[in-house]
Amino acid sequence: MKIYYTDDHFAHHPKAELHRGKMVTPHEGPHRMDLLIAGMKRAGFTDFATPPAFDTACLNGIHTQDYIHFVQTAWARWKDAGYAGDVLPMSFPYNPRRSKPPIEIDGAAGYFCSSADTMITETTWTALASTAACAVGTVDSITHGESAFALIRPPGHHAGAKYMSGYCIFNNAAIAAQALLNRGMERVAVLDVDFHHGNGTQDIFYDRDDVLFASLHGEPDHHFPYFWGYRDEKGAGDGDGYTFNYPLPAGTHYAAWRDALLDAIAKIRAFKPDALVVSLGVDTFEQDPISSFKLKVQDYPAYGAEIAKIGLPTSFIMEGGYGVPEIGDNTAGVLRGYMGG
Ligand code: SP5
Ligand code: ZN
Repeated sequence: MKIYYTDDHFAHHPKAELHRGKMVTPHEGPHRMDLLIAGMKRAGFTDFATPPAFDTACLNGIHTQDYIHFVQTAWARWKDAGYAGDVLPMSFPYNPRRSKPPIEIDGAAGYFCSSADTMITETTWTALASTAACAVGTVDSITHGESAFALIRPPGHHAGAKYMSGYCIFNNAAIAAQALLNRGMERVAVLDVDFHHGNGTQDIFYDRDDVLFASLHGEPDHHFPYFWGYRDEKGAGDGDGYTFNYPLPAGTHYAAWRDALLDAIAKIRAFKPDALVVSLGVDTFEQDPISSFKLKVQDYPAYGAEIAKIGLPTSFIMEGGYGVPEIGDNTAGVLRGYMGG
């Protein structure tokens, strides 16, 4: 299996994260990639591939032009305003009658943001170009009949058409799904197994019937992103019936998680998609520092094998998973399980 990767992820290195009332070292940083690569190598993965050149056209239909322009210029505007550190807004557009970004950068950043855990640094754009290109790379592989993995950070599934959120700025899974459609596929399913609900992906495809979205996650009454991911969110308009949410309680072990997975897989099969995108977060692990499911190392290859049984060419897109060396083993474990052990 090809693993699309570049060193450009280093370019996104936020200095601090506001977490439970304190400034802490960000959970989402370059150290994660060291752990992920080490785990992939331990598991024998060697086929690292350079993605195609980034083309902003891959963002069409996923992110709005004003959001893309904001992301590209935010750090310079923040610096020009004389502000310190990375771009981190504090005010959010709660007024539903106001739908225009203010001119001042703190306000503009809040307009394009839904949670204050997500920062833009001087060189973040370089990292985002790489994540999007790696997502498109997996689609190149699928076009040639092979499943593939985008080993990328920062993650993407919390980012919506015009907002950053949850460490995510560009939605790489959505970019992959749209790229598959652009290459002539008629239906694509996105299966999101990250601990957190994939609110950005859900929002982007909520009104559409060509992309099915299914997510297993910590129940939003207790877990980020809090305002999405309830069971009654099922899509709207043409998209009604094409979104499936499986909120699960803190402490969920593999047996119950697998029951939800098999239900999601049945929905995906009934949809008869041409390809599958997996938002692969491994923060479901029992030792994850910010999450509360109880999956164990051996559960990852087990569910990779369940995903393989769907029988679809698959684009795996790295999402969350934090803090412990097992994030590498668990990510590799899913892929090994998918490939047949
Ligand atoms: C991609 C991804 O995994 N993003 C996660 C972003 C989470 N950021 C905010 C977390 C708020 C944590 N609150 C902890 C309370 C747990 N009950
Ligand atoms: Zn997550």
